[in-house]
Amino acid sequence: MADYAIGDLQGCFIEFKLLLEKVNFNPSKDTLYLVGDIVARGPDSLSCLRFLKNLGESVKITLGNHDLHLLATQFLNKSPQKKDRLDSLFSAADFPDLISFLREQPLAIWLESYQTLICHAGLSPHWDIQTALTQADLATQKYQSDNALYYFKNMYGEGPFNWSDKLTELESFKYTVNAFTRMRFLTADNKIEFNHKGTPQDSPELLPWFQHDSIKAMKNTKIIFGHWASLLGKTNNPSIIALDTGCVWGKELTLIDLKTGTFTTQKAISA
Ligand SMILES: [Mn+2]
Repeated sequence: MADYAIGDLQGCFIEFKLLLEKVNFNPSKDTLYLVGDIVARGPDSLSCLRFLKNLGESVKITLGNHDLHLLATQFLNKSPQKKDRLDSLFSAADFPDLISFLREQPLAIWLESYQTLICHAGLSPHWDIQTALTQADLATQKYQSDNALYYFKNMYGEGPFNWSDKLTELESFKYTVNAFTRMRFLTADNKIEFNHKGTPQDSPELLPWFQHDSIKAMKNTKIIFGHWASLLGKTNNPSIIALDTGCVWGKELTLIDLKTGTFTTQKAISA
């Protein structure tokens, strides 16, 4: 009855399978949480998606920016970019089923028994957990609705950079998607900053979202996220758990056992 969370797969299927073998993952009794970015850039996004879909109820996923980009690409009837290495996925016979499966997944998961939020990029410093879950749910309903095409079409374009109760429905959707799937740094006035991907030391003028006072004040809450490979798992805060350790960039894939807090890793071999 173990609960595991695992970092960004990005098509690293071989490492994913090896990591599950290391912890003897048993889908009939264990649960596996994924922080998103299942697909893109790595060698075998198709196998990752198929494998997860077949695991059924034992798998829970929060979507990442690459997963949403895949959905938008499919909805807008576009071809994937070469660098995303998604051609075999797009030409697979079960592509429509895999897209439907991905679209069923939310932006955030709250685990009450662990007092833990799981999401791809992070928690907006403007939100407490309840507000974050409400906003995640509203945004998820939009990309799952009959009006999804409108939202996928208008998902890009970076603003709004800051949260306000006065945002329109579309602006609120965009801010929510950006906070949960693309955020790394904040500016001094709490705007999401999109241009920097390096370490906190590389950009001392910017604040990593998890170092914001309102996040640090959440003493009994854990946040598990991925997305920020250059952190290599380092947040200097045991409640803020960064699981993207850059497998697709030749580093490693990381898993945490939620009950014991034990980390297990698998070195990149296929990317
Ligand atoms: Mn990402």
